[in-house]
Amino acid sequence: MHPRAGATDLEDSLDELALLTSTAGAHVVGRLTQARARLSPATYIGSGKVEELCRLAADTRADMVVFDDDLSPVQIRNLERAIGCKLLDRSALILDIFARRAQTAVAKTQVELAQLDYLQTRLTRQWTHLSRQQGGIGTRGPGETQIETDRRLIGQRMATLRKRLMRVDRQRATQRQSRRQHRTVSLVGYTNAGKSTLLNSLAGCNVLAEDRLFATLDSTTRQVMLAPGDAVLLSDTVGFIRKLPHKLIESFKSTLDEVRASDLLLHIVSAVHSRYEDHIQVVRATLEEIGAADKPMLLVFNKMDALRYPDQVEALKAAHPECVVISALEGTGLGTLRARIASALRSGEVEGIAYIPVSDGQVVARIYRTASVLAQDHIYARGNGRDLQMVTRIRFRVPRRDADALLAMLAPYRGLEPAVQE
Ligand SMILES: Nc1nc2c(ncn2[C@@H]2O[C@H](COP(=O)(O)OP(=O)(O)OP(=O)(O)O)[C@@H](O)[C@H]2O)c(=O)[nH]1
Ligand SMILES: [Mg+2]
Repeated sequence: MHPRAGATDLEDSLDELALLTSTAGAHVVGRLTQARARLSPATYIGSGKVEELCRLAADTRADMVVFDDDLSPVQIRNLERAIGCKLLDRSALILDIFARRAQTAVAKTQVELAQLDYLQTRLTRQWTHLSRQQGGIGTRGPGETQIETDRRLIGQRMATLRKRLMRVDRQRATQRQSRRQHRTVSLVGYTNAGKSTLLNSLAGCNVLAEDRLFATLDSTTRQVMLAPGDAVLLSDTVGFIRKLPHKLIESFKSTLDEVRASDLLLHIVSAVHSRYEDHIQVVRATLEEIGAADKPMLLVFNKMDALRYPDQVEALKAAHPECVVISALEGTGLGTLRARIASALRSGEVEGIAYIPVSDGQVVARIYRTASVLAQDHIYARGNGRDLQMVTRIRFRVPRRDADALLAMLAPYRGLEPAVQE
């Protein structure tokens, strides 16, 4: 059911809804659309359409109706009453899929939080609706007390879940801190674009990848070699979709922190999908929503093995000159991808050399914590008003964002230089 969209978008949008519905384990038996400028506050669709929907549901013996848009609690109740079967809106459907697919403790906690949030807003509105119906003083019925109890219980449970997630955030922040000397790259993209398949191909691992929406709900990090001796950490994460419920994005903060903290994003796009340009826009908008839009990003078109016409690769490159075209499944283009990742990371980094007196070992340790160390040895140096002294010579590479802090820390040693010029 999708009452508002241009005719061209309509079928694609319903195709996606059908895919979501079957991912949730249901079988699609019919479709209905309505072009309508004004939506009905009571039933969303017009009254004639409600009758048509009742007939279709009866004829196909449907036991559930799914709407492609989000409905108000009142609309859901009215429609359920009229049709006589269960009704889900798009957010509820996506939440259901996430709940089914959640494997890790963190993903489960995040999904439950989003579900309770969804439920809570429904309860609140139902409650105001009830109180308006009954009106007046002294009409607080048992139903209302029950709802208040429910709301309190939901609130308590949500507080517990939030606390649990805050602990996860702290743990993950510590983990990231300990990995700081590694550069980190995150895979982002529309669901089913091939992110997990690419992680598997690049890292030689076996993360779950399937032809299903939202196969991945939590982040997984693996080491990937860009060249001998040049390793990065690559993280796979939850895919995005059109109209992803805002609350769900908020609940997935712990998982999406990985994306925000990375040095580079690989935006994976399925080049065989007819709406891939829309997918690119949805991913960009979602990245903006999670505060990761300003990250350096590489656009990667995937599934080139499944393109039907050879000139499609040229067309992609003409439309997106900076893109890389690959097949994660067959391993095509991965050499180029590795090289492009390496150069994108280098352009976001500064290289430097420092001479640290051997007595200041803690400074060397701090360089190791923030920068990647390329080489280290011991030589004699002079300067800073002192005679020859033994120093640690250290050549490092540091992300541009950390460079200022590191250079400030090294300022006292700037006067030192090698005693013997090589
Ligand atoms: N033909 C072809 N299929 C691919 C390629 N890469 C991935 N696929 C298929 O696309 C489907 C989705 O792949 P995944 O790697 O699970 O996609 P994902 O982006 O991780 O999806 P979510 O975790 O759901 O967001 C699977 O059936 C893969 O086999 C490719 O290069 N070519
Ligand atoms: Mg995946």
